[in-house]
Amino acid sequence: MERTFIAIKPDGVQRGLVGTVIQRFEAKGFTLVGLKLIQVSRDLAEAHYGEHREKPFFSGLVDFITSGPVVAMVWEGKGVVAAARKMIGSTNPLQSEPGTIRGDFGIDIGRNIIHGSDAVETAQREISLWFQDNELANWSPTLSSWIYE
Ligand code: DAT
Ligand code: MG
Repeated sequence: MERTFIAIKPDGVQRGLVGTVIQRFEAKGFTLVGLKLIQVSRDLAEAHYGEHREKPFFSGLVDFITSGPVVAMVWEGKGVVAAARKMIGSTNPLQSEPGTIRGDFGIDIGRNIIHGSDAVETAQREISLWFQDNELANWSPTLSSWIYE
């Protein structure tokens, strides 16, 4: 089954949106297989955002993601990578549709609450960067047959 990496950024944690975000993924029917709250190191932040290393906003982005606790999660389900990106909305919250997490709760691009992997291969890379194998649970919710046909 497909998995994606989701992180609630320091602004989302500070604003008390952890429960709301988890609720949306649970209500959709996805399965939580990994969860931890961590203070992100500069090394981890720079590795995670490595694709943006040359961008002008890179150091500010690393400063921001290391500025407070982050809730790191792995969610599992059919098509979860693309579905999570839709649930999250566009990078710029002002351009995100209402009903998306960024569209409902954010304004500025540098305070956009949540990260979600952008492709299946990216998800695999990010999951192994943030989680050890023994931090992920292999389980199947008893409700599965009411979510999948
Ligand atoms: P996303 O988080 O939607 O995958 P991204 O990978 O392009 O977006 O960028 C990673 C993060 O970097 C993004 O969530 C917020 C920040 N960012 C992106 N573009 C930016 C910009 N033009 N100015 C400031 N911050 C930016
Ligand atoms: Mg991205």
